[in-house]
Amino acid sequence: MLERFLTGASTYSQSIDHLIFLIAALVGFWLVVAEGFLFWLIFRFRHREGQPSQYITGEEKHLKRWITIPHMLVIACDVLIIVGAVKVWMNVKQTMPPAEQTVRVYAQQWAWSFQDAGPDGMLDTGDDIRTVGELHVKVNTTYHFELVSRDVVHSFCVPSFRLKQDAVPGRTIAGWFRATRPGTYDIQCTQMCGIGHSVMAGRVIVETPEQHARWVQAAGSPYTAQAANPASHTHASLDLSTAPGAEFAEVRP
Ligand SMILES: [Cu+2]
Repeated sequence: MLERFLTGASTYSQSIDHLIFLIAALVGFWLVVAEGFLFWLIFRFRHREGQPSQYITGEEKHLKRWITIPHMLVIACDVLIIVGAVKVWMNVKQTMPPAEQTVRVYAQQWAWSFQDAGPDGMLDTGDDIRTVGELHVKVNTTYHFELVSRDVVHSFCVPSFRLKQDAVPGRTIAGWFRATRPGTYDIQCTQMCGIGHSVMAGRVIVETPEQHARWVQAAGSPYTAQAANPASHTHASLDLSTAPGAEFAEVRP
């Protein structure tokens, strides 16, 4: 439904859209009913010549029902929303499907950088591929990410994946996603993190297995890495000085 306005490109984007739609429908229904009733009351009991106003305490049973019945109905809607929300939360945040690939995401003022596990599938080994501003992933593959912040609180948000996760300094926060559609999608920081917050953008590039294999080969081969940055084997990053946000990125000690 919301796909018409924002592409859904992960396995859980639909369930989040359904939840948002359920909330909008229930809240929208009560908005129309409550406002309609309010305006009807204003019109029905408007000032009339010669008719004195009544003083109503609202203590009588038949008057109290105007409060209690809608109250119960709204609570029933709340329960419906809570059940839906808990189901989606369990699926997206509490359960981690087995990882096929692992990446580390670094947030810092004001850029995103990434550490792909490389061909051996293990982080912090010699074949890791580091990028700034661009995360390359394979379509239909379950990725676990380790999210860390190098300075302040940031939030890793990929709207098309319906993914949002805060990055908290001093903590490594795990999460997952599985992209379903090749393409290029925006990454935004969604926590105010300083003067450059609004330019703290990145891209996630979802590739077919062939495209991804080509990228791994180009970005990860020792020759390419060595040529780009002779220090690349000492756990330093590739030279990505042309990448967006590179001026803010620094090599981790
Ligand atoms: Cu930020």
